[in-house]
Amino acid sequence: MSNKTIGIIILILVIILGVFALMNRELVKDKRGALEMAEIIVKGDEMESMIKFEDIVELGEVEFLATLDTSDTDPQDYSYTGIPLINLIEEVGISIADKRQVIVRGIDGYTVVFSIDEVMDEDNIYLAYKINDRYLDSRERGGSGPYQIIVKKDQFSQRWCKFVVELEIR
Ligand SMILES: Nc1nc2c(c(=O)[nH]1)N[C@H]1C(S)=C(S)[C@@H](COP(=O)(O)O)O[C@H]1N2
Ligand SMILES: [Mo]
Repeated sequence: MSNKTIGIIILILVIILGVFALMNRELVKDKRGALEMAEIIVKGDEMESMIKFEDIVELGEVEFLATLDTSDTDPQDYSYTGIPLINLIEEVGISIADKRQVIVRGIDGYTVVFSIDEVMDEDNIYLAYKINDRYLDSRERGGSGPYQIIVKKDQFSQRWCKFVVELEIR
């Protein structure tokens, strides 16, 4: 091979690398933007609050293991990062003493209901935003986030509400 050919090959490789680096930068930017905009609506006591990602991460972040078991996969352990759901309810100042349940809704309309007793158990129901140290992808990107409810003590995962957008305490 002539020096010229080698030069051209190297040049092409450098250009390809550059394009990939640029694409990747766009993706990372996108992702951060998406998370910053990922708010959750919390309803109760005749009021409505919008909670931002930057506030959620300040509410007692923990990393924990939970077993995902769906109808078409075998049980598998994952490490999740999130906050106990009760912390979010306390943060918005809705009293739970006179309430009976917490209703969680996903962007696809999927709805799950928890009793107040279940929610008060601090090591059961979490609002997660990372799986195995990576942010949960949105539904459009094939993920289960940006937020997902994880119920450690549920044997099956039907109540692990994906794409959480709204909570209602009543
Ligand atoms: N928003 C939303 N959450 C959901 C569902 C859904 O369809 N929509 N399916 C549930 C069921 S039946 C299971 S088993 C778990 C895991 O679903 P996966 O198979 O998509 O991982 O998510 C649960 N949470
Ligand atoms: Mo399921």
